[in-house]
Amino acid sequence: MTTTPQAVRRASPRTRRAATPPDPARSLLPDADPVRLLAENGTPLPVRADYPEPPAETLREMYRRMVLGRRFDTQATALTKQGRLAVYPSSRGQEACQVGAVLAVRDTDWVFPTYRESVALVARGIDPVEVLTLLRGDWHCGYDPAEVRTAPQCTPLATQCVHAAGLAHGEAYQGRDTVALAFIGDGATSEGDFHEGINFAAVFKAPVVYFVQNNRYAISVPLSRQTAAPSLAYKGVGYGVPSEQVDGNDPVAVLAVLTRAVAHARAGKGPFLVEAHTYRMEPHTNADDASRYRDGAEVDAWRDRDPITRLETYLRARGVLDDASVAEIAEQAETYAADLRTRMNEQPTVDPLSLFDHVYAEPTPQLIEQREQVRAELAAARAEEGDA
Ligand SMILES: Cc1ncc(C[n+]2csc(CCOP(=O)(O)OP(=O)(O)O)c2C)c(N)n1
Ligand SMILES: [Mg+2]
Repeated sequence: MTTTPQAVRRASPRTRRAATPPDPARSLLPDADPVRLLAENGTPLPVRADYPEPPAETLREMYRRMVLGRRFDTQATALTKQGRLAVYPSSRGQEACQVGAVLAVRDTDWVFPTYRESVALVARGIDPVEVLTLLRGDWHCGYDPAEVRTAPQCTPLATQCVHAAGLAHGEAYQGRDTVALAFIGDGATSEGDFHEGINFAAVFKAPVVYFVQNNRYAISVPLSRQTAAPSLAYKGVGYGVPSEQVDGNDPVAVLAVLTRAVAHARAGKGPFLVEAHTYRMEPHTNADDASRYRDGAEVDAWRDRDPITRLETYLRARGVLDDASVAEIAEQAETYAADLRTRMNEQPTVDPLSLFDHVYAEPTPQLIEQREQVRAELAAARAEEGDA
């Protein structure tokens, strides 16, 4: 049998290597491990060219907002115990994610938060009383979403993922370079809306950053019962979306990774998914008893990975923070909490009929009927009180 030149070429190991197509999954998720720039004890890890460290001044401001955010969070939890708040889902332990995300976007970008993102919203500069209005049960949303470019906090899981895709697509369609940043929890990535939103964004190259805070629980359901995927970042890969994992308790890495993800979306390259590995330190909300489904040793292990301590250690070592500046920031946080306490103790007067305002631009017949029903019930109750 004679050997043809083609057969020789096929057999050549050099040619075989050259013919191997690049693995597209690897280009979408280049690293199997989360990006980390600070070790758990706050010492810097080797510099990475792909993730340059944010400027020292930005990191100092990040630290300040994380401290204020934690103090806000503690105050909000206390307000539930005093009956001033109906419910509060704490973000304790997730401050690097919440503050890093809002620092990575511009004021003109849009943020789509879940119920868990109160700390992100106060870090974005929204009045803390307005942030808590929904959770106090007074109104649909305490702030004007259009003014602060922040959607109302979303309780139905993952619905914000489709809203973000739609807004980002619309903005790009009109020639603006707005980016939409959608927060989402680990559990909510099992919801259809997450998949529909990210698929739409990928196909239409909508500038959305999907930021998954994997805090290891969906109420009592641990991650191991939520997914068999090695990482939630693979959910981005499945839709052709570049993805990255990050240590969610490393503030420097979170900011660096999100900054790059936002730049990718703004450059017209389509969506990006970031999965942050973090931990929900508190129960799901004040109404939950986490000791029924997780043990204290696990929580203690994560307490040692506190993101605020980690950043403080690093910034002190770099000379960006010292005793005086740390004390000054702590004092600012106390003033902030005292003001929140005072204003939350004032009883708001809310007209129950205003519940029906702003639901639709034009109220539907059903809404008008319901409004009339409430009005009649209130009038009857007042008449009864008058008779008594
Ligand atoms: C569509 C929908 N299904 C179920 C719920 C009930 N629910 C509220 S929070 C939650 C867990 C969500 O977990 P995760 O997405 O991990 O976010 P986390 O609370 O940990 O921030 C569930 C199931 C809901 N709010 N909406
Ligand atoms: Mg979760």
